[in-house]
Amino acid sequence: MVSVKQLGLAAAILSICGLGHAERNITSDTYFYGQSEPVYPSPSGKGTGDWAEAYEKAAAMVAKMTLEEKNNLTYGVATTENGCSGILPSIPRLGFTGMCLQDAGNGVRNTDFVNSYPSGIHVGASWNKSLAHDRGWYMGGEFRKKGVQVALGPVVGPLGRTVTGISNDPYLDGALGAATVQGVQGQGVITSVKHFIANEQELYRNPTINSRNESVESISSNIDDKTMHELYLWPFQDALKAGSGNVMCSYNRVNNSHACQNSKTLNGLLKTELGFNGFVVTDWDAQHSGVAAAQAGLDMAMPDGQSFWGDNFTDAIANGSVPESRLTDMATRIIAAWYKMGQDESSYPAPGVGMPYNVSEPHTIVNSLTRDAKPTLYDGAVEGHVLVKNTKNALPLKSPKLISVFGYDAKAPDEYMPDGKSLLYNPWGIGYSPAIFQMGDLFSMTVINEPYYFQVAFNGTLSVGGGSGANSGPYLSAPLDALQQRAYEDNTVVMWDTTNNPSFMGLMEASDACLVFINAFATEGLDRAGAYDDYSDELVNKVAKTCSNTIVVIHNAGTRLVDQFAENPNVTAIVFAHLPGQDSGRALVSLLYGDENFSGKLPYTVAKSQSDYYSFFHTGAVTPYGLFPQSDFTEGVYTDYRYFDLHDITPRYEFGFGLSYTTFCFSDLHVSPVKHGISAYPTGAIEQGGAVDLWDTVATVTATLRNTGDKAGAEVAQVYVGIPGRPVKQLRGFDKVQIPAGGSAEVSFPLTRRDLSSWDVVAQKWQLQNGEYKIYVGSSSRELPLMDTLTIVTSS
Ligand SMILES: *[C@@H]1O[C@H](CO)[C@@H](O)[C@H](O)[C@H]1NC(C)=O
Ligand SMILES: *[C@@H]1O[C@H](CO)[C@@H](O)[C@H](O)[C@H]1NC(C)=O
Ligand SMILES: *[C@@H]1O[C@H](CO)[C@@H](O)[C@H](O)[C@H]1NC(C)=O
Ligand SMILES: *[C@@H]1O[C@H](CO)[C@@H](O)[C@H](O)[C@H]1NC(C)=O
Ligand SMILES: *[C@@H]1O[C@H](CO)[C@@H](O)[C@H](O)[C@H]1NC(C)=O
Ligand SMILES: *[C@@H]1O[C@H](CO)[C@@H](O)[C@H](O)[C@H]1NC(C)=O
Ligand SMILES: *[C@@H]1O[C@H](CO)[C@@H](O)[C@H](O)[C@H]1NC(C)=O
Ligand SMILES: *[C@@H]1O[C@H](CO)[C@@H](O)[C@H](O)[C@H]1NC(C)=O
Ligand SMILES: *[C@@H]1O[C@H](CO)[C@@H](O)[C@H](O)[C@H]1NC(C)=O
Ligand SMILES: CC(=O)N[C@H]1CO[C@H](CO)[C@@H](O)[C@@H]1O
Ligand SMILES: CC(=O)N[C@H]1CO[C@H](CO)[C@@H](O)[C@@H]1O
Repeated sequence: MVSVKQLGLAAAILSICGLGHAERNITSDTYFYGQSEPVYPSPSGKGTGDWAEAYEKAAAMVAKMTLEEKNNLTYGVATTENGCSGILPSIPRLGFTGMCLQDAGNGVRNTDFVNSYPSGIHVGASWNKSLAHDRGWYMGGEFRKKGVQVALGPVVGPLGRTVTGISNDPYLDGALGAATVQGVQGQGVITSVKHFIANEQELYRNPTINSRNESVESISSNIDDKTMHELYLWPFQDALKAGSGNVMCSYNRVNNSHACQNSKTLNGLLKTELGFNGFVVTDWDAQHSGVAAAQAGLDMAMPDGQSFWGDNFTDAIANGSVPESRLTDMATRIIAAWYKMGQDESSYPAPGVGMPYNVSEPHTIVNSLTRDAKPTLYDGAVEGHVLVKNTKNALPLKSPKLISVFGYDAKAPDEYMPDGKSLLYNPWGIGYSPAIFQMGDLFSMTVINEPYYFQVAFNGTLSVGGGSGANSGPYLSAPLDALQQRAYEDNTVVMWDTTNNPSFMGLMEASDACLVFINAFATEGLDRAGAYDDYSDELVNKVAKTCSNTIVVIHNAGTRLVDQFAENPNVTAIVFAHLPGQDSGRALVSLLYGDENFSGKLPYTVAKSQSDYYSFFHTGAVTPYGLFPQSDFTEGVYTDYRYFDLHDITPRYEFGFGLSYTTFCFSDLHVSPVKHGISAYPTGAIEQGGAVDLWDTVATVTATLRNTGDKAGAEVAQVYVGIPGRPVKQLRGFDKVQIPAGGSAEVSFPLTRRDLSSWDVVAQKWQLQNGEYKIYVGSSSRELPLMDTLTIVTSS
């Protein structure tokens, strides 16, 4: 099993996390160098900044509510009417229409006639903020038309939940997560930024019963304050700054206190330091107490509140255990978010109206109503593909006469609806039998014995992840289908063998190119068993033995090692194709044939060997942590490229890397401190997102980027900063620009106070550091041709 943290989103892996985890049998929850500190009382929402009007309206409505009405706003109710994951009932007397909360991060789940967008990791690989925004906007439009008030995404946690997460770099997560929030909320749909916080592994995410019939607690992510701020909280801060109206607290514990009743994370970090105006909802069934959760800052329990709140909560208020002001605050935060997004307008569709549970009832058809989304679906699919190897002019393909196609991942899944009933009963998305998900519950031991089930989606091409990362589009453009279409246009002969044990190898020597499709699957509820699998690697090498132009395409839900074939001279090209959504094959074929240029960059590091990622395999018991599983985040901020830099490990393909059909050259770096940029902090003003002056520009970086090749293409200019005393370099800016052949463009990056600060645990604030900062600009985390320094002298 694999440690989550180095692979992070990257591999999300089979966790057993906790790095350096020696086996311990922990029988008490007092383990750990720090327990979560108490932060009470729960701060009431203040309606700062552009939330003021929504708060005024909310206060007026809540003032008219009875105790029971306020109470009813704090938890969901079951429904058999529609496919909503969670339903908050209406209060018709006051004009509150209720809410439908629905998965997921890549399109509306659990219903039909919707589009299947590229997943979070694919957006991460695009490094394109406008694309992230536009994808959010079109997805948001679909959520709205289907009657969804709260879209349960995006995932911005830097390491966890591979399937829907963006990157394991917090800066990239924050930038693309914020753009997504703005896009979705631009349609009036509230985003639920998740999972707050440190939900970085799936194993033991929830309490379980072990083989001795003992209760095993959920995993505790034990994180020091500095790491919390600089890595895990960072992307949430961006998403809040972008205005997210909701945050979802997570399944795991943080410093041994459940994330949905952790007063330090909810009352402290979220509602005080980051000035959150909206409401906190539980991940499904993540509530573990009544009075304690309310006082720790939880506002809404889903999918129901009957175990802990419900009727008993009004008793708790009546007998003084929880002040009524807390309930009023919970209701105000919820109603304010509803007003803020304009969900009180009569044009906003009623909860769940477009997705009746019974497929025979009238449906709202969204995919064809959002024709405008087509370019974004397609561009989104194109831009998340990353070309990492291209030798012997393998790509682009030039009107080949004969191509051979191999691999289980090339064709459309055999079944679209695994159980043959209805789309509504296919919650795991295209082609993934519920059985695969259920296997996740067997966890570790089975993973070791039968790794392929957990690493590979055998039944067809991988275009989405499983669990809450799944949804079902109107169609699926599979690579083989798109290649056939292209063959029709080009008069090419296509041969294929997508069986798991190809026997047809004969014509390969005559083939102009052999394309091998493999994948690396991931789903909610289970960590990956490893960062590669021998089965797929053998398939590649088998083809490459005979075919001197073998092109490997990997649909990967996280990082994927390629060292068993990367140096094989017959493997001429390698593409990380991630999770492109419904336009998968069409986008890939445009790229392979050069109608489009590759412009994606890896949002994670690809190592040469699994052992290069911190501590990796963990053999042993099913419950190596006894009854109180612990994961100590002792590696601090040194994950992914920070770790490789610290230990001077050469990766196979570094974070930020990706090839194009053209070439680029960087020049003319200028680093200019902004006058008075470092004075006058802090002013004390806190709005949603935290201290407002953290966003002051302290310095500006500019550079020139030239397209030196003979094809148009896009490059991602990346800025890395070495803050004195912190990691060698950290991503602090990026911009993707399209440049015609021979053309050039100037790129400019404002560096904010936050970008250049580190978290001071004593002062409990972000501080600029005295000394010399290194500023690097280039095309990846290891290809940084431009470097300059910036000297900062703070007065304090
Ligand atoms: C862990 O410790 C408990 C209590 O001492 C004991 O009952 C249990 O067998 C131990 N489990 C393992 C896996 O060693
Ligand atoms: C967790 O404990 C560490 C060590 O005491 C502390 O630095 C950190 O602030 C705590 N975090 C939370 C959320 O309690
Ligand atoms: C609160 O909700 C319950 C069940 O969801 C419902 O029966 C009751 O009428 C509601 N109370 C009020 C005051 O709306
Ligand atoms: C980024 O995405 C936008 C929106 O889809 C698109 O118009 C633009 O061309 C993309 N930028 C680059 C450089 O590819
Ligand atoms: C497991 O424990 C519960 C109570 O903790 C008990 O009701 C149940 O019978 C036990 N099951 C087995 C198989 O021992
Ligand atoms: C309330 O508390 C009682 C006893 O403490 C418990 O049986 C019941 O399940 C609780 N929940 C609700 C919604 O009443
Ligand atoms: C108040 O009510 C809550 C919910 O029923 C209960 O858990 C708590 O023990 C009660 N406290 C007192 C002091 O009665
Ligand atoms: C589904 O809806 C159809 C049409 O309204 C109706 O005939 C059928 O009985 C419904 N099925 C169920 C299971 O409710
Ligand atoms: C590469 O392919 C050729 C056939 O075209 C074959 O003869 C050769 O052995 C292959 N090389 C490797 C390293 O497999
Ligand atoms: C239809 C089909 O090919 N189903 C296969 C899906 O994959 C599982 C294993 O992952 C096989 O057991 C099924 O036969
Ligand atoms: C998006 C983009 O820049 N596409 C260009 C890639 O290069 C080909 C030529 O190979 C151009 O035709 C495309 O416009």
